[in-house]
Amino acid sequence: MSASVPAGLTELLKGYTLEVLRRRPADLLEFAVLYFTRLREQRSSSRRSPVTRGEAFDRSSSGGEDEEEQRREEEEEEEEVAPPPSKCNRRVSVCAEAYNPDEDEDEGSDQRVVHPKTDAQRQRLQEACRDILLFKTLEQDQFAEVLDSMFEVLVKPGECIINQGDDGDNFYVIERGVFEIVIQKDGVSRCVGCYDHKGSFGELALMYNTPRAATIRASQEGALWALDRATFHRLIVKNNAKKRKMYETFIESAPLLKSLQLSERMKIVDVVGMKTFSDGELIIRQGDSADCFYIVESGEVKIMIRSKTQAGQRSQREVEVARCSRGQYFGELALVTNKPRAASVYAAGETKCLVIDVQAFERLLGSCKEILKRNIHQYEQQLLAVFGSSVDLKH
Ligand code: 1OR
Ligand code: 1OR
Repeated sequence: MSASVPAGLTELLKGYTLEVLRRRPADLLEFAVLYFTRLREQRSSSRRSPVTRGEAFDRSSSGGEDEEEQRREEEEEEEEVAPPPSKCNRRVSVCAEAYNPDEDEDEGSDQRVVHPKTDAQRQRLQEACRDILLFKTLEQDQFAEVLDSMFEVLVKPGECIINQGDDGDNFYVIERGVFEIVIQKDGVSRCVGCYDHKGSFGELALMYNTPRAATIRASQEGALWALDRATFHRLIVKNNAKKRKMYETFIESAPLLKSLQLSERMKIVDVVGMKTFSDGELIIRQGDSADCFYIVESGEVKIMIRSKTQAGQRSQREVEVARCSRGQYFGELALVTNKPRAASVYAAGETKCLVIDVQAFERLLGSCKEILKRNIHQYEQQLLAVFGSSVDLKH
């Protein structure tokens, strides 16, 4: 039997094969569905009559500049206001291509999404996003764009916002509520941590095109702000490429992180935030609960301890016990021991620190914990030397 090859088949398969070689997807079939669906969409959109949005307006009525200006404004408004979103806008499929921010043209449409908000909503949103580390290295206008595109999601007790194994749709910032982090492994579900009225989650699946790594369940009624996948890619993932270039050398030279593999170090760069403190500013308060870890990028910090009196009360006087400068870390003790902060930390001169939140610390620095624990013994020895036996780090 002889069969002729249909026209276009070779080109079609060649295109797909080249994309596979370029992106190296883990699942060829899933990637094929995505590839050919996109190809079909491109073909049908190029077949549509090339009438632009602008031409839909009646130009014949007047050629006046004011009207032209108004038309442009109307167009902009039309483009910017997005339809009401849903956190259930699950993506149909995702191919597990290797992470490469320079290659994400599929997500790279410059389409700005704006979800209108009341003044009160905007204020609540700004407050919730103030300490979100992933936003800390954005330029001001990028941050404003992020805020414009976020939309509110109200949740009920017991509701799962994210299910482990799903494709990633949104990144979430917590306004209020307690959220459990549940991980299922070998058929057993375990709660490995929780978010308590602050923080953010859902960045991993969007950054690395991987399935959701954990289930996030609301323990009570709460409110979240969501950022859609496309905007997250356009603003945050692209910014990560810049962050990698900026911090790569620094992270490589930080002694604590030397034992990590390059890919692990890069993952740290992806989630770190940068905070600048002015001379004398309080960075950590002794006795507070801990939610992050710091590495000094430039400048210096002073570690101060308020000792306990013989009667067991905390004295008012703070004593300087150590300083940390470039490449050194602090704020790990409370995270490793699950205790309140053992000392206060102040900036000595203007100081810049990389900041890692507690969940990322657990996830990424787990393998460094042994080194950290070893170093804690030094604190205990110093403690005895400085304060004798009248003080402890345990509170
Ligand atoms: P995601 O897009 O994978 C689930 O969706 C989210 O849970 C994830 O992004 C993180 O934002 C968040 N391991 C993995 N994901 C975690 C973890 C975590 N904690 C929060 N998320 N671990 C727990 C650390 C306290 C490591 C457990 C071994
Ligand atoms: P943290 O999370 O308890 C305060 O927040 C941080 O100060 C602490 O982690 C350490 O990273 C850092 N004793 C206690 N904390 C110290 C000390 C310290 N030095 C740095 N930190 N001592 C000084 C040892 C050289 C012992 C005090 C007598």
